[in-house]
Amino acid sequence: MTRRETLLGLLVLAAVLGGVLWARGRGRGERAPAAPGGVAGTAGATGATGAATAAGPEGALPDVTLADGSVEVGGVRLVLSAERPILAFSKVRWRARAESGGAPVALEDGRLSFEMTMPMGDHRYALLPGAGGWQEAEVVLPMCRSGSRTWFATLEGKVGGKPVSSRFRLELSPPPEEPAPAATPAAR
Ligand SMILES: [Cu+2]
Repeated sequence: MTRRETLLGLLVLAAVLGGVLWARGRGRGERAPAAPGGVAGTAGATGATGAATAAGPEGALPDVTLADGSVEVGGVRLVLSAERPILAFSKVRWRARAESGGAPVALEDGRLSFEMTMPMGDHRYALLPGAGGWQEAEVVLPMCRSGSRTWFATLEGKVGGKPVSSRFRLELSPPPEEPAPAATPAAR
């Protein structure tokens, strides 16, 4: 073996080793974000619970999927209502109002936002005055590809200049399916 051949052999070996290390490093790099991503999402949502921590864990939040929900905060009752079913990918009208002693009181700077435990984009809406002391927003929520349907709604605003907020939960309904091809009893 000449020196030249030996040198060439070493270079090839170095290239192969380099390739292996690169591939391993790359594999690690690709895998790494997946796991912490989910954990971070959960932690973020828990941290964002804010005022609702008083109401207990997220499972204890008022569920507005089938009926209006309300939360008592600082002597004010915050009520949240939605057009039902709460369909994904459809314009759904949400209504909110603040009550004191059963009568509506002004909810200033009313805002409604939606999130899941994972990042699902920005879903913040300003509430606009509606009838009967209600404030409204037309909301379109996407269906999560994970199959999870649980969303959290945060209602915020001010009553008498004092900030109020509360959290609710909801199960989003999948969009109506395309009409399935009629079951064909004759097909055998
Ligand atoms: Cu999702």
